[in-house]
Amino acid sequence: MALDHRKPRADTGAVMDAELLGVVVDGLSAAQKWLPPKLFYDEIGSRLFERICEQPEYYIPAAERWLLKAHANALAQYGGPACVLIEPGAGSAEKSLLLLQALDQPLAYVPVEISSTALAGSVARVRAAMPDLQVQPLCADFTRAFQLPKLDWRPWTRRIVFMPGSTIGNFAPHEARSLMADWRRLAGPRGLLVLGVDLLKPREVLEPAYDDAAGVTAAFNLNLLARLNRELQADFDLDAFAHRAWFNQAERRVEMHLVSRRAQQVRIGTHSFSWTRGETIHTENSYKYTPADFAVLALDAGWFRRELWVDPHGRFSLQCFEA
Ligand code: AVJ
Repeated sequence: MALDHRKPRADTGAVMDAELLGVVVDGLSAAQKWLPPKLFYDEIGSRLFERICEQPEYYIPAAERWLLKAHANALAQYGGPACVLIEPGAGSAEKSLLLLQALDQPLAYVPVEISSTALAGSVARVRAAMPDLQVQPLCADFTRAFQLPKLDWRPWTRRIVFMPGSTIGNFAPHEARSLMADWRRLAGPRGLLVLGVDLLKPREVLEPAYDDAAGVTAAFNLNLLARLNRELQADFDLDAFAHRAWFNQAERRVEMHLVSRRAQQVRIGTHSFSWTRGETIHTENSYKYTPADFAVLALDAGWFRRELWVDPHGRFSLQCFEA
């Protein structure tokens, strides 16, 4: 699909109403009801996610900031001069700035983001900090094929695909592998892949990270239903669902669910869905990896790992791969 990459769209994001309804009806019709986590990121959801990143239990942002500060110069060495940084799921682009400012005269920055408000914010942030850098935003769902904007390429221009924050963890391992294979083609023969990958660790650390004491993650999860009320005129009673997060040891993932507190029916347009008491909507998976397992997954997608950096608490990793 060819997308307009010149400016962010003015609507509420790349997930359109008709498409949103289709995705929701699909998910809520399944035996285990589910909704895809990309639906979290409307304007309110993107703001709530920023607040999750400030919660003490959610260790990822601090660990990653530490890793990027410690290793940005090493990554810049890999990138060389005048490379292009492509960031699928850019969000607010706070972490990209740490990398961009270390790179040697980067040619362009291409944030790809489903939320038009988050995208506009990331563009403004990078332009303010680096006025001479070409910023070419793409408002798109990065899980779909997208085309790179026309840039002033040289034959030797190196492309770096950058996905910090453990966004890759939202995908099942086979999906992560196929995304990494897509990026291998996107990045080309001298391409680089830089990923933030969350590490397998005890549930005592994992579960509070996805159920913070201040209740921000709960609000983030429940905002999904509020969004369906706003955009699809659904009639979810937000008090009738509760946020739950637990570590699924066998699948090596943290799962987030919305649990129905009672038997109930909900209307979405002409559709109607029912819940028994305790029945859930599965809203997110966040996969955790050992360093060895992730190296194999990346290798299957055509990427050779060159660097594995782990934060001082051993919780989170920054990994650099070459095509
Ligand atoms: C944005 C997918 C990396 O899985 O840790 C945070 C999303 N959900 N708290 C994650 C999230 C609940 C986050 N990612």
